[in-house]
Amino acid sequence: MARPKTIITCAITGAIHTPTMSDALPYTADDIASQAIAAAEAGASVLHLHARNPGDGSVSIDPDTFAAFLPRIKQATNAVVNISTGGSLKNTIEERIAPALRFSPEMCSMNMGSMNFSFHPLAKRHTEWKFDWEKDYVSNSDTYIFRNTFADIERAATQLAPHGIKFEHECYDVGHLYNLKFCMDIGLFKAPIFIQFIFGILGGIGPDIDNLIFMKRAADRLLGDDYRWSVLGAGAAQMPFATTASQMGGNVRVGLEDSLFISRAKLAESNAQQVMKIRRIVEELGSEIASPDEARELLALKGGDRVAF
Ligand code: KMH
Ligand code: ZN
Repeated sequence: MARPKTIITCAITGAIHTPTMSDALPYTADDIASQAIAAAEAGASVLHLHARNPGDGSVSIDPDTFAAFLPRIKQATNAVVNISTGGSLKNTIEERIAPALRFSPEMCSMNMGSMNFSFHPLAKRHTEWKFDWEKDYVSNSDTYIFRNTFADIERAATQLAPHGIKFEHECYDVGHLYNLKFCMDIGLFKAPIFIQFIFGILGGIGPDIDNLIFMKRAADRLLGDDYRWSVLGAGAAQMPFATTASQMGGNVRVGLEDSLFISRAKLAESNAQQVMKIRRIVEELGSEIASPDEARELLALKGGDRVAF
């Protein structure tokens, strides 16, 4: 059987890394837009987007900060826009879904369980901070709980349902797959669903390839074959996990949100550089990458003409 084409998602900027950690991390609307457009030109068919305050690079869930770059990305690319509902670790679920409610994108993230979600070890490796909030935000992440209760998931799913948005179900551990199955059984999500298997977040399942096989088998057992899947390895696991996933018939996610590096101890120059690297690997290993319209078909998306930006 022919291998399905590989969808490359690029996550442009996120809530873990701070401006001090890499000059390449975009946080102004101009830089987010231009890096997103370049990532799409390099082969990313899905753009997973967070917003940041342009003044100090801190995470923003204010829909107006998304408004500063979404139309530009739409005008310049055919890529699928996927808006994060992750927020920063301090936002309520209502705040977190506000951008997706306003802009009605083709996709948005849906985090499938509450967990520790910590990046405090990064604070030990950095001594120079550009903005006041950065050091405390990173070092205090060992006190945070990333809250995604069943009630939160249900509230988000119910409010977003009229928009026909396909969720990127972010699963950081095997229990999250069982949460997802439960939510499907009570009718919150309809097949085909799209799962992002996540490895290497402190608080979630570790970045061992055995765990990828284990998560995939659990998903097969719980969900049959009516789901699409992708893999995100955090930090140093990014390229090895994406490569393995593509060889297993899965899709891949790269981007500076999840790793600032292009190779061991070498910072990436841009999101597009990571997309070009995984694209080269996928193609050299004999697979093809999906165009945005092919991704739309594979994921049963509503279409780029049905968004509100
Ligand atoms: N950076 C990922 C590990 C979201 O946007 O909803 C988490 C994430 C969450 O992408
Ligand atoms: Zn994200």
